[in-house]
Amino acid sequence: MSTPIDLEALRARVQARAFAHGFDRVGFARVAPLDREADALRRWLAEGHHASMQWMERGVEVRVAPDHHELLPHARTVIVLAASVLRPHEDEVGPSPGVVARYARGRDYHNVLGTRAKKLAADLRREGFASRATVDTMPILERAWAQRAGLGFVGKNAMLIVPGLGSHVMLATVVTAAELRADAPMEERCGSCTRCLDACPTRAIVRDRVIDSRRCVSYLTIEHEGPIEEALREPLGSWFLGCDTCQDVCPFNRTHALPGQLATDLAPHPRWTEHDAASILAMDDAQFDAFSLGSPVRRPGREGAARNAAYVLGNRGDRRHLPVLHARAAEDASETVRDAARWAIARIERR
Ligand code: B12
Repeated sequence: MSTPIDLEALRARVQARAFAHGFDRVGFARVAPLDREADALRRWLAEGHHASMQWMERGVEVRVAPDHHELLPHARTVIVLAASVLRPHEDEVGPSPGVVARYARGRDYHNVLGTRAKKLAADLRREGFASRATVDTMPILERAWAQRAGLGFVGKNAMLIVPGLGSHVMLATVVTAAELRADAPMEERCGSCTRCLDACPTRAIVRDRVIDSRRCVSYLTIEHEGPIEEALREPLGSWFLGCDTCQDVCPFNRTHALPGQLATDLAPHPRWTEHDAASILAMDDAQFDAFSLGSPVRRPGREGAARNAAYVLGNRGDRRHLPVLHARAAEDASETVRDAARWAIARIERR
């Protein structure tokens, strides 16, 4: 007969390996229905808050129940891993093409966190437990599981806030058949504070923990294809890729511990100081391909990035950018980019 595995010792090994891989926090949640969060997710979808992200409509059952047959039938524990992307003394990067959200300044976090989480899943499989790792790649409500695993709480801005570390953390999960001791879920701590709701430039936080993606700058600059609704272009301000406004004003982000190794691995790439909005606007497909390799800016693609660059130039209002805007308005292959350039020209001329 084989010796039974000491699950407490296995849990300690998982923790130690997670920290060795550079994660700042690790927590364990028991797989059991996420009823309230499932209702919140269904309502969010029913109200159309997922905008054009139709993939969010698929796999709702899996998102709230990782023991669903499409994910891991005998799942017992969700291990949630968090890595801070906040580096001390870093504010806006360089001259930059506009402001780039902190998570997007370095290498793509899916790869950086995913590689490590996959190693942890492989370790657990070697110990005899079916396990799968994911960073956004499988449908799972990462923040809800993170809260249940005691890593932090979901704030009014819908962000997982980790006391002592803040909300500039990225998440990865390992779903495993090993029944590891669960941590206690964390209670919500926002109190009466509404700074995030008040600061959102597009009023996208429609109520406590609910983001209307149709108005969220992060969605608009990264996921949305085609022209952005005119009324929302000025509120974009200087945001070129993603948005951190609802986190920047959060009191939980005022003080934070020094982040670990992964923040270094996600450190800003020189692309953001070597290129400005005008040069990105002028890039052809091949140039953009080389520029965006391994970066989250690949997601909006050349058309989305050039569109965002034109809006930023319009909002910055510097007449020296008129020649590049006129050139793109006349010759860009994309009507979305031509339209964005025309809008920017009109906005600069109006000043
Ligand atoms: C789709 C998506 C988006 C969309 C929609 C955002 C949204 N709020 O849903 C867009 C493109 C707008 C987006 C933007 C951003 N995202 Co995003 N996104 C996701 C993704 C892929 C799915 C999120 C999802 O399921 N949304 C559906 C809603 C309903 O779920 P939820 O936001 O998790 O909300 C939960 C709670 O708020 C709570 N809840 C809400 N209402 C209520 C009501 C009650 C009564 C209760 C009990 C609970 C409750 O329950 C919900 C379900 O758990 C996740 C990765 C993942 N697989 O989870 C990353 C993820 C959430 N994103 C992330 C990040 C970093 C961002 C940005 C900060 C990027 C940026 N700087 O530009 C912004 C932040 C916007 C914001 N304030 O939420 C991180 C968040 C890390 C963290 N610390 O929270 C994640 C976890 C990716 C990762 N692997 O790290 N994102």
